[in-house]
Amino acid sequence: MPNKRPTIKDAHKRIKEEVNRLKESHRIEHDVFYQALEEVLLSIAPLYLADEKYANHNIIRRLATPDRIIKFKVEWMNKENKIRVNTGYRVQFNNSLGPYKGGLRFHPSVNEGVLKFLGFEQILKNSLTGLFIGGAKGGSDFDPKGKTDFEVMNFCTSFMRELHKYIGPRMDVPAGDIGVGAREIGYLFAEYKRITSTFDGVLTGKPLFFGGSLARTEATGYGVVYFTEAMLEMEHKESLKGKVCTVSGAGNVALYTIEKLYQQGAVPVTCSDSKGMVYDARGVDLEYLKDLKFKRRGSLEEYVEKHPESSYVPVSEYPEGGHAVWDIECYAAFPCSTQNELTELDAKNLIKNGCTSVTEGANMPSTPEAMELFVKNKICFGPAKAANAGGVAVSNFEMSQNASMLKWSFEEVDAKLKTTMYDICQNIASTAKEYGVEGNYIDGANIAGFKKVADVMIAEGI
Ligand code: NDP
Ligand code: 2IT
Repeated sequence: MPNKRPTIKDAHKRIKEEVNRLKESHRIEHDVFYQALEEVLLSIAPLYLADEKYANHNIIRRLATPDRIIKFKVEWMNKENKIRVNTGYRVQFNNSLGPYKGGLRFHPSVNEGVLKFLGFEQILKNSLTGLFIGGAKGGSDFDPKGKTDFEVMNFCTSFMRELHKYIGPRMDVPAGDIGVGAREIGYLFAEYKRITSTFDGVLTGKPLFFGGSLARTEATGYGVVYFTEAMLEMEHKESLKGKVCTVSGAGNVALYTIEKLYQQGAVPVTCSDSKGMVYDARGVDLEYLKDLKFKRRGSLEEYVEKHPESSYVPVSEYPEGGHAVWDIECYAAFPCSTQNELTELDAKNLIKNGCTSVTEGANMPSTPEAMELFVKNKICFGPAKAANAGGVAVSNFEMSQNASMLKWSFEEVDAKLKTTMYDICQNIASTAKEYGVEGNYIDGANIAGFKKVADVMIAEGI
């Protein structure tokens, strides 16, 4: 009897068995990491089936295991001169495509599992940019919220005192993420410079006077909107002009997504933070939000006081399992705050309210159940590793400028960003078609991102 050809179901079964073996081999529970891993590995099944070399070279296990995890103690002094202790990390996941590259997150929820999930996603995201950068992520469980500039500086200085040993412009180049913006990058860079006596592009997202790039601050949010325009044009011959959009978050990615939406003629009507959501049917007041969030570091509750026509829903007043921001009628939705912020219930509400497109500004904001619903209902879905890659792409442009001691104009960087986002969109759409999953941008992104890294790893040998 001839051997039966393995089916996608068989491939899924084999991959699940491998993931379970991996889970068993780790003593710590890393739920978000396994969520990210499982999503990617299940969707690369058509590639895995098409060529045995990936199984023969044990690529799944090799790619799922970080090159190294650096974990260190950070001792710092608070404003009452009390010594505080936090944990710092750098997960250097994979440098097959170039120096380790990825942000630093300062948030109380940070642990090894969160950074492994972010580092793993970063490998594929960086691969999709078409640039020469590997994947990493780092950070600390330090909470910058409510701290004075002096305390944040003390923390950053101590953090860099240890981190500087493991980074370098050709080795590992960290950047910002949640809780780490230009202020933190400035303090970190200054300490690196003090310790090493070198002024080089060891961090990106730097303030301009430390060698930062114009348009890096805006890049992730702007890129998210460029990607959405490319996706809508390709799938529906549509644009965002005149469309009502909902955005979550009120940080770097959310506010620059809102800014670019306005520039494209769309009407962004929401934003949110960890305490609640603002709905302003006429379009949110961006200048007010920038002042509130970037300068005063205040809470969104204040928005309604100044804008009585808007409404505010505190997190505690919305039914558990869902989020008020996804219960507003919209054409396009942009989750831009954090992982798993868009649940199955939220996806049902968006679909019920006629949403056509969802683009992930945050990393892994949609739960697996929500993603499944979007795919089933043929919602245009831009997955994070493709849609928010504009930030790291412009980080790479910052590295280029630093290495050449040159400075590019805002327009030049922005134009390169736009081209990069359109290229990513085109690449994942054609990859999806090539592997028999036309229109599925999740599988397209995973396959295209994975294939490039895996092929280099095979070429490298061990
Ligand atoms: P910021 O720190 O600037 O803003 C984060 C926003 O998300 C804040 O509004 C914050 O609210 C909210 N938030 C954070 N954690 C939670 C939580 N657990 N529950 C509810 N709300 C939360 O970070 P960024 O804008 O830089 O990052 C946002 C997302 O985008 C993250 O997923 C990040 O990984 C991703 N990203 C960032 C890039 C960048 O270049 N910065 C590049 C690519 C992706 P509050 O202030 O109340 O805590
Ligand atoms: O998730 C991300 O891509 C980032 N936080 C930005 C990484 C970078 O190196 O610019």
